[in-house]
Amino acid sequence: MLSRRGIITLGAVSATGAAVHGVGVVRRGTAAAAEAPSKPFSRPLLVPKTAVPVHQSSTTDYYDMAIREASALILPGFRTWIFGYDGLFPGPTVRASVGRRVVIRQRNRLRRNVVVHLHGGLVAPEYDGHPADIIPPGYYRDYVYPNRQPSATLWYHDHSHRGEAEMVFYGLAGFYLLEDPWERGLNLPAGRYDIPLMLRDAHFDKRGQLVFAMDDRRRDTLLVNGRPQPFLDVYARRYRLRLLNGSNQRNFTLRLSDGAPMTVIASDGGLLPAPLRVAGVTLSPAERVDVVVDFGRYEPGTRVVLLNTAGTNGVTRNVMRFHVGRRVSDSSRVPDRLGQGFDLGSATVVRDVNLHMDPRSGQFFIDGRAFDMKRVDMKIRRGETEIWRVHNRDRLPETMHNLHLHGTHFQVLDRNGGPVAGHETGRKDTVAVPVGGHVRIKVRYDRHLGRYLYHCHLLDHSSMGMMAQAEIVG
Ligand SMILES: [Cu+2]
Repeated sequence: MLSRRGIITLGAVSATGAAVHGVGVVRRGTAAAAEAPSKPFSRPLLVPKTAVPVHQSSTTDYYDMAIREASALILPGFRTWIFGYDGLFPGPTVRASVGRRVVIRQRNRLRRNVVVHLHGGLVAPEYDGHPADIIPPGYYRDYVYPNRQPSATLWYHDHSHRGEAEMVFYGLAGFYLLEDPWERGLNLPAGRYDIPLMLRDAHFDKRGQLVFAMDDRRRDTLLVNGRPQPFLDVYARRYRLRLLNGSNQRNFTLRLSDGAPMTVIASDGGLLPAPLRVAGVTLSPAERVDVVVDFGRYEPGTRVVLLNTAGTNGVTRNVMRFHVGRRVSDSSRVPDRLGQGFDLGSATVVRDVNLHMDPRSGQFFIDGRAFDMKRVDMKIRRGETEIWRVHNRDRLPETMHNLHLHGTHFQVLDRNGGPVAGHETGRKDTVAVPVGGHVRIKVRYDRHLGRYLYHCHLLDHSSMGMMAQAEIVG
């Protein structure tokens, strides 16, 4: 078991933090059981609004966002206080193009420091959202994203020092879809048939307010794009679904309720070389896959549930439901060849990275040390390929970890000596490290010199110290 003491201590801190959110406005149903907030599949999915540039030059799209408190309509009958980019839960979707620069001015209108990280983005260290690079209340910071990397489903989220778990939990996360004009030629489902789905869990109190506590077993309300267990009306045709696990700790194992295959076309860092038909896919926190689902195989009127088979009850097993409507013409396809292969070549250095937590103190460590932003934990030569053996030294079932690298993409070689899931063979930035097990990854930093974080993306763990930094040297 995780240390009860650790949990309770953090819970107490959070209760204080949560007080910042004030008292939610309860419009009706004060006696409603917050744990079963609404009838499943009773409300439509919302697609996050697309951010609109405030200015466009020949090379660059400029955005201006305010990070602020707001209320969101998440549970029926309640207004829930959240932290949101532009006050939205999730934040607005940034649509970027490969080769075209994006600059986002992030204005901090909260009463605490924030930091913004573009997850999966290959950006210079000064724009990467290092926890030392804060935006104090009342200030802004311009983040420059060059978008010189393959098209991919990325996301941006808070990375404030020891605060990312709480800040992301309260809503500081949004999609950043990097698109490539070249990709349009593949004729994958696009436009209104290309839908980002941010999956996460949450815990609400009886007044419909988000309550942050580290004990994930209480986070048993599943949200998709900020709504509990929504439904989506689809036509009987192909759709591209961009699946992101935005939870702090929960794994999702996703499959369709009738067992029909899904076609995986992309992982964290972009398109796979070839599509993969799978019955299901497991995502640890922060991982993404893009899948194509052919609803054209169903009779109009069919209802198909996106199931989380890792869930233990009806509340955590039912993610959302698709309501299949009429047949429409569909010229999209999934070609046999998609993106570039990804191979980092032969390695010159082998390292071990050890993840573990101390059940007595509730502290989390990498290689025996909790995060210290003044300390460089490893030096890596730019352009050199390394193999990292990443070990999860914990053995209790609650202590799953994963590893996320800033500043590069990596190749996953094996897990516990055996093969990994098909989608994990593409460009990755986050990989699951099973309890008591290990993964081997091939790593190369090709871009900038400077410091990049690596950490467990179970954000409760990274916030409690399971984070370190590498310095890339010439
Ligand atoms: Cu962890």
